[in-house]
Amino acid sequence: MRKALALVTLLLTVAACGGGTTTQSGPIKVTLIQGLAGEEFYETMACGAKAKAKELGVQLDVQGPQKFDPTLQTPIVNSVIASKPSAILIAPTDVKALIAPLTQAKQQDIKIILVDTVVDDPNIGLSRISSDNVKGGAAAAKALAEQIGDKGKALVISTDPGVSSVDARIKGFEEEIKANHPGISYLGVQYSHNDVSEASKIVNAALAKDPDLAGIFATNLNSATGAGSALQQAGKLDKVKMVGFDAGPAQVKQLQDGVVSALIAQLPGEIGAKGVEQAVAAVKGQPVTASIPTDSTIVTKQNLNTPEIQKVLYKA
Ligand code: T6T
Repeated sequence: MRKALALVTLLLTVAACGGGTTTQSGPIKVTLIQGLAGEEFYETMACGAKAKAKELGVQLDVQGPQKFDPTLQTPIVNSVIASKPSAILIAPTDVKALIAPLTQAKQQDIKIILVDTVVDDPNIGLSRISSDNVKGGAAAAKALAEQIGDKGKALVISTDPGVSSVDARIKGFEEEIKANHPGISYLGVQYSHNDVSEASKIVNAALAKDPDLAGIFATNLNSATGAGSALQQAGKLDKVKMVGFDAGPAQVKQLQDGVVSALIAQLPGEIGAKGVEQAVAAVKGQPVTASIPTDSTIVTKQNLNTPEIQKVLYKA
């Protein structure tokens, strides 16, 4: 009898909302799927998301693969779909590989919000929240050019092709060098698979091939950590200047130690918080914002200890 009553109430509710509109009963369940579990950028993002979830009274679960790898992230997406959350916030680790599992999620009416990275399907992601990575890449190019006196050989170290964030940083870097720094000889990009020791190996090989290497742009946290420690161990800090994206504790230490000249700090906490806000709005049938750019800031040894910069450093 009770069951029958509940069913009638549910039917009435759905009918009152009109057509296909559904009403949310019970708590809103949101799952954040990181690009890489335990890494400071994504952990800082999770902190921001958790704080916002608490404020809005929604359940938040955080999951992520042990490696930055779409073949490891895909089964996580599949198991999250099976747990039937109201919304998924995800940082896809590949622009193509994640389209199929996210399409599955969409077909189950799970609201999808893309945080930090995107996929190559404009129909996926009710909201896309990230830094302006092209602009960040251009800022890195300007900072590196200044460090190396606008001349000499420059190399980029990235994760893998097909990662939207770092690909955009490379684009911004290359455009800026091509347009405004004719004295810089650009050596192209090498990929570390987001692995610290791979990034170190790339730098060692690059130094062997081009002993007159002048500058390195490392497009993310692990690339910068590995590249920086290789430069340090090779005793090349006075010869090769480096600019890195991200501002985790290891990068800040490298800045203090003179291993890296400048960092581009993103706002992962804000990306996570805004992601939860958008997810909740989507679940409630409220308007969402298709694209939300978040700021990034250049961190140098000179401004490191200012209160504004201390606020943007990632959590350990
Ligand atoms: O740079 C961030 C993130 O924006 C990028 O998409 C992947 O790498 C990081 O997580 C840092 O390692």
